[in-house]
Amino acid sequence: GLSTVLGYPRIGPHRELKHAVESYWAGRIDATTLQDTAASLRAEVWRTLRDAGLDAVPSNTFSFYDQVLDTTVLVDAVPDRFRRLGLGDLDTYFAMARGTEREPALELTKWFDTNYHYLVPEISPGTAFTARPDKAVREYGEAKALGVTTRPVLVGPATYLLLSKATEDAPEGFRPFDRLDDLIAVYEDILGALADDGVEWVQLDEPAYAADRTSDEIAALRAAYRRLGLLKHRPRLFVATYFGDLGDALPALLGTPVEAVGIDLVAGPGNLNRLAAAGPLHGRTIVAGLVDGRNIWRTDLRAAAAAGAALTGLADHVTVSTSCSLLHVPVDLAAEPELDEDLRVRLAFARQKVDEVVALGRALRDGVGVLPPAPPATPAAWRNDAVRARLDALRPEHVRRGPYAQRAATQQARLNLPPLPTTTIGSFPQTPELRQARAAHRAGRLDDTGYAERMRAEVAHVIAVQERLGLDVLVHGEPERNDMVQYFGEQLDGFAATANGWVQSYGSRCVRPPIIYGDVTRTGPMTVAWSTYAQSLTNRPVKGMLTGPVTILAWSFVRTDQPLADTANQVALALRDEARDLEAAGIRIIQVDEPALRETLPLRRAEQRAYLDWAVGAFRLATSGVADSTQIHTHLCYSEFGEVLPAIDALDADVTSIEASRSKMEILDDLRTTGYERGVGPGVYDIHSPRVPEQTEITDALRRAVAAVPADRLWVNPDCGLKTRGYPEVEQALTRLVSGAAEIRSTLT
Ligand code: THG
Ligand code: ZN
Repeated sequence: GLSTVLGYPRIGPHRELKHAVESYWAGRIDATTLQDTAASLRAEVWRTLRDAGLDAVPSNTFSFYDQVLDTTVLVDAVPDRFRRLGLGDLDTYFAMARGTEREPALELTKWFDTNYHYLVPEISPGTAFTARPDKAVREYGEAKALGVTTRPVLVGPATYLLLSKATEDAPEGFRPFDRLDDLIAVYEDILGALADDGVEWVQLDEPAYAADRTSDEIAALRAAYRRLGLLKHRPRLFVATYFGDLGDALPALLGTPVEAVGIDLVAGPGNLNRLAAAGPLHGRTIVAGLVDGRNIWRTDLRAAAAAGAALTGLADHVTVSTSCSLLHVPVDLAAEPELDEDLRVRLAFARQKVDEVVALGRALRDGVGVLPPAPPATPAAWRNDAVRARLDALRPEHVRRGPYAQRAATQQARLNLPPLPTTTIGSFPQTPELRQARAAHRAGRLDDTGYAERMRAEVAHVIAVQERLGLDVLVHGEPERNDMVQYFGEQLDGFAATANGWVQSYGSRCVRPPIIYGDVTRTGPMTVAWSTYAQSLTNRPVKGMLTGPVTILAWSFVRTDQPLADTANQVALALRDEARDLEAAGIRIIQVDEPALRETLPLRRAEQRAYLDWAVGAFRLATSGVADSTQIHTHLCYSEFGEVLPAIDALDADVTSIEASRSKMEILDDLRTTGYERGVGPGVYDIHSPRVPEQTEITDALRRAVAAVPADRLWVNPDCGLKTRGYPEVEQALTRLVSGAAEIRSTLT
């Protein structure tokens, strides 16, 4: 066909999938009702894509939780610890995703450099792969029955293994990728089964090759697709790559008998030259990812058509597509009647992007005359010369604080903290009552005064709880925040919020990323009233809580008309002003969280340095406007930080709290090796599980920490914020954290 998309959101226009799945988990609906909802959501997607005029429609892009977990089922790599539970297929699936009383879930981690998370397969030398193509076959049949011929989409075998981890009992040095030959044999069976069913095309996703790969890994990719290509009985193969430049993996793929290769021309414009260098591509289809699957701006259709035309000269067949699955953007702009018209005419959500792909496909055939007109010029009001002038006037001395030793001394004189001070990361449980109050306020059923009263009561409660538990440095608990990025997006100029722009983050959990469309400025204090109210209730220091510029960018849709660094610095200036206001209002400690610092690290090593330079620069811009006597904290989580330790040091925060409980404090030795010599708060227990840690687990962690870090630089805190937990478990865990810290403190000389 001339036009297709690599995938489409599965959550439904109003998060129907989230609601159905969570109802099933809560026992409110049965499996049949859940399956019926899922089937109607799939049917709606197929009809939408066909009626929009796409020539080729994907299937098997639906998932109850995650496409990598679906692949684990597809190849029957379900770990024994879940088989042993003796549950049915659907409940075994959810057990792997969410864990049970007895079994922790599979590990959840970021899908490349996106805010989507997948479930990490556990592979051992003994994992017995078997073909279980039922889901893909069933969904193909479902679409067929509706009169839509589809192309089943599977995670490719090489990417699947590159995203896997070895089981704990695997021998030293074993890599899941060593099992590629065995897995290919199973993909041969899967392709055979699909061919038996009449499937004409299959899409195999291999995004792992947009990252740095060894020559062995590239050779293995070539060998894998040679082998699959040589199968006698199989559908035609479309290998989709995305998220960047393929480098040497592109000629490797072109050297195999696969019928179609997909390239991302948005995140990897260099793919075009590499394709040209490969010479004429007779008989092959190139699937050109010209419409950005990860951002929400309308495509410059004329520029995209020109790139498409260049490709037409290189390959016999060109199909227009999205750069990656549309999973990463909201479903439909039509659900946003409140958006400003100047902004709306520049936006395309998943449904609108399908129209763009169709239009580009037609333009390649019939000429650009058929393309709709481009949006009008950017409104002048979106520009703010004052913030630009302020950034231009910045000099290195503006983003440098005094020497750490001097800062530490003045801070300690002011804070007078005991050794091993105890604290929490920032959020306290978001109870159902709090969520209801926020919903009532949004719907106009609770007025501003009533809402503020309700939130202040919550802050007072959170302060009282912390004083009773005996924590040293308190937080206000963030009851007023829906999401640590959305909250700031709603208050800053240059940001727009959507009403219904949900994007899947993991499983049933969704986020509503704000849109940064113009120059960013702060119109007034954003957090000061909450923090100062909390501080007025206690003599202990209360931390001010901000989200850092890198994380605000990572979890928003960003403008593409200027470098990310410039946008990050504008956000940083707003945060710098907020930090100074907090300081002026008497707040002595300010925490600026950067959980996404690692997530947006470029996939290619060659680009990482430039990213870390601007990311660190923006953080320092945000945090260096305060006096040396104000203590700056940061918090990092959700990732392995090994690759960015020098950047963490370069942030120059006075205290860094970091996820560490699951890695048994190993991060502390790594940090020390890097030369980090400021305060550190390794998470001493895992908040991502409802399990309350024993006090001995906390003291064991602290003993390891004291061995790795001088006690006067060590802080005691949980792994992450507490907002997804309940009060009873939080109070119990924090009681043990406080007494565990006291126990270790008493052993210090
Ligand atoms: N905010 C944003 N992105 C994130 C996180 C975040 N990405 C990484 C990590 N944290 C993902 N974790 C979560 C955890 C919970 C929820 C979403 C992502 C969640 N969402 C609510 C839901 O789906 O019901 C909706 C929340 C809302 O009302 O806004 O619970 O913290 N941006
Ligand atoms: Zn965290």
